[in-house]
Amino acid sequence: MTATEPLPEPDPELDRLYADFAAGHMTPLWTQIGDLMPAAPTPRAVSHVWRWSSLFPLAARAGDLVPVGRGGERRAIALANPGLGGAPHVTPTLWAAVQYLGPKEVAPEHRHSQNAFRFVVEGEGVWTVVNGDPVAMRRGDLLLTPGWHFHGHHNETDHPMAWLDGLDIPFVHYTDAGFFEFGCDGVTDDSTPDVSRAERLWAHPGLRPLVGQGPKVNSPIAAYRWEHTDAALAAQLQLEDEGYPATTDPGHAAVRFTNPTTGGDIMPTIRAEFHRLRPGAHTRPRHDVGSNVFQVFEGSGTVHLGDVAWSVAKGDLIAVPSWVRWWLEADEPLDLFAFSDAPILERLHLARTHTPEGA
Ligand code: 1HN
Repeated sequence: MTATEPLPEPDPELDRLYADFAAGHMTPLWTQIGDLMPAAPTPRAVSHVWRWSSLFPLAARAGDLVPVGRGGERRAIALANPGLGGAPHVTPTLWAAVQYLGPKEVAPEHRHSQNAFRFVVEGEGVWTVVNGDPVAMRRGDLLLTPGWHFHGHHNETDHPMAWLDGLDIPFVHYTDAGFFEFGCDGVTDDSTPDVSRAERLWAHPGLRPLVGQGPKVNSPIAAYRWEHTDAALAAQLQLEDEGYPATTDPGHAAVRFTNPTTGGDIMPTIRAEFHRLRPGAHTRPRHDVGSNVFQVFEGSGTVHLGDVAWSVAKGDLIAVPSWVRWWLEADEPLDLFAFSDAPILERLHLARTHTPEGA
């Protein structure tokens, strides 16, 4: 290793040099290298938990006070990571919001470059219409709205419904890559089928239609239904009971939502998974490059983020910044929806995971 060169002693010439840099919109590297290239990620985003018990009543109040329609487009309340200076970003790359749609309300169609999904923690009765295909939204379902697909939502019932929206808005913002366009002022198809056309064509286990060959950038499955997710997780735990290797850690069942045309992630920028822990089970501590967001779907437990243990319950949302040590512990059976920016990091060869206890 070479000896460290000390920074120059303060002197008026040097002050003038730095002032001239600033005036010319330049900055010297040697005063900043440590901030620009820390030995390991030092995220500005912080670990944080938002409680469903506060989020939902606030969304309901917005429902009473704020109309939904053209202009504002969506009654969505974004989670603003306390480390990100008030930006409506749950992490540097991801957006997470609670969206609330009252009885008989319609959120008008539009499309944008940003990829989006909805995850439903409770309720039903809203259809999201994606490129003209009405997709029912029910508890436990994951619904996709890939970039540049027209989409609008309509509530057919006499009760409100709320759900989680996840998008890659911050990433698209930093890269100045976003385009946006209005669609029709309502929804193009207000019918209410149980099953979307996309699912009828694509959502049969292990079977892909011979029409539409070739890999697709986005999963063509508009809705991943709870009955399938639940059955897959239950089967892993049953197989474990029967002595077959089926779980990643003891008592920890996990699935990733995938694009059936590639076997890869559902959309180019967002990974989505579902995790189930038996009571008393825990995951191994780990650090990941990139950011994770969790929503408790059912049950309760503890999320360890760095040195802090957060008790979490149904609906709570959890932000895990890059490289923060994290692990989960279940009190009751714990069901957790998870999403991340892992496809971006992996595609760019920046992904790293570290499990301090080995294994
Ligand atoms: C959007 O289009 C939706 O379609 C949700 O439901 C949240 C946040 C920012 C910009 C567009 C939706 C959004 C959004």
